[in-house]
Amino acid sequence: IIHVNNGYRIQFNNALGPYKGGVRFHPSVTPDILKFLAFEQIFKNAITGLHIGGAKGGADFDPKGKSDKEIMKFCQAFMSSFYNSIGADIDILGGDIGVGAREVGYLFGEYKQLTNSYHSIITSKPLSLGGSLGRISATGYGLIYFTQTLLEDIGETLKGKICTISGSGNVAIHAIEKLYDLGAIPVTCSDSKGAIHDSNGIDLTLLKNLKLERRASLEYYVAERKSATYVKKEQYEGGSNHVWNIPCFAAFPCATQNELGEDCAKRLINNDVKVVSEGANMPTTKNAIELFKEHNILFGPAKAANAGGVAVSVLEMSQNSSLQYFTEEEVDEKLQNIMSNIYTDIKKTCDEYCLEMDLVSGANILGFKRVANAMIAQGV
Ligand code: NDP
Ligand code: 2IT
Repeated sequence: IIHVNNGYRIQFNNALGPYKGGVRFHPSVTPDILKFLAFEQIFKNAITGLHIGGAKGGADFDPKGKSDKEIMKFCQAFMSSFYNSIGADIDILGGDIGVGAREVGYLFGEYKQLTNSYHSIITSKPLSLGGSLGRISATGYGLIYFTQTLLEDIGETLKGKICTISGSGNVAIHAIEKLYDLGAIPVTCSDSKGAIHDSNGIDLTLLKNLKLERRASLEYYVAERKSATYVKKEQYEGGSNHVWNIPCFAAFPCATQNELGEDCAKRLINNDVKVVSEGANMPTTKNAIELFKEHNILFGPAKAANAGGVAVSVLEMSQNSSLQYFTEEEVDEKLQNIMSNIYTDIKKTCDEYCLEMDLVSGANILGFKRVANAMIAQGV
């Protein structure tokens, strides 16, 4: 049987450095989605203060239910179409939805096979292929570091607070892990089929076992955890993810774009949410962001809040090119510094433009200026 999928790579801007951005494998992938993700990536990467341009790639291939061999074959087909357009100083791929260490390993292996080189053309590699310690957890941890820095600035903390999270993939799992480290209580997660509310706090060992090892649906979570309830997607009230019905201090959308609309925002506001911080890329719709702004809810935009992932990807690139390795503690310390600097730089921009706590505008202005200045400096 021959199976055909469409794959893309959008190289959007390389004023600050080589194109850099993840690869997504999901049936919903279209060129339009990848274009907005690549556009966002330009400014996110600029906000990190590191020298990388912006790109995104992906395919409408659905990895669900496929064997390891089928996944490998698809990764090889994808790389054989793109290897000529990428390079360690040209365009460096990375992970995203449906692309984790397994897929990255196969993509890397095919590049090596085709070019006879061990160039670092992709990040989030398995450790055995030159991956960085702390990369898998970087996006989720970075999201929580950013949010904690933001809260400290207004004399608040996550400690002891109820938090809701959507998603149950790489970003969501590590956000939950870091919330526990800081003494917060994460009580929800979700996947494409439904949502879990566990008032005792999400059982992280069970979640990791289900999602990372068994690659199973969250419906099995309730069978092993009596304190939890499961709501199927078909039963979501008004089509809005059930996790946003749960009263919380902090909400972290960590699944996908446009997952938190106006209706969800109203529920969160009615339940007195204090802060919403985006782990996913553009999960909050424009109208929902407006509502949060109107009600003075603190809001951490994705291009700042989830930039820890791509930042540690750059640490992976630098370790590869120097043939040196950072310890997990070193990576974590650098990640904390990067997230704290991101917040400080955005806040400075907000002050400069009299934007108070409008971090959305602050982040956009900061990223835009860095890219524009680099473009102007290179001549037109
Ligand atoms: P994963 O593939 O590991 O997990 C994705 C999670 O979101 C899964 O729980 C999945 O459910 C759920 N999901 C995906 N699509 C949908 C959908 N259409 N409707 C409902 N649920 C959905 O991806 P990541 O955790 O890596 O990525 C999550 C988000 O974070 C994405 O927006 C990504 O762009 C962003 N991001 C990721 C970074 C990274 O380093 N990985 C860095 C910065 C941002 P199911 O298990 O059923 O498939
Ligand atoms: O959206 C993102 O920043 C990512 N998926 C990570 C990209 C990367 O190159 O590590």
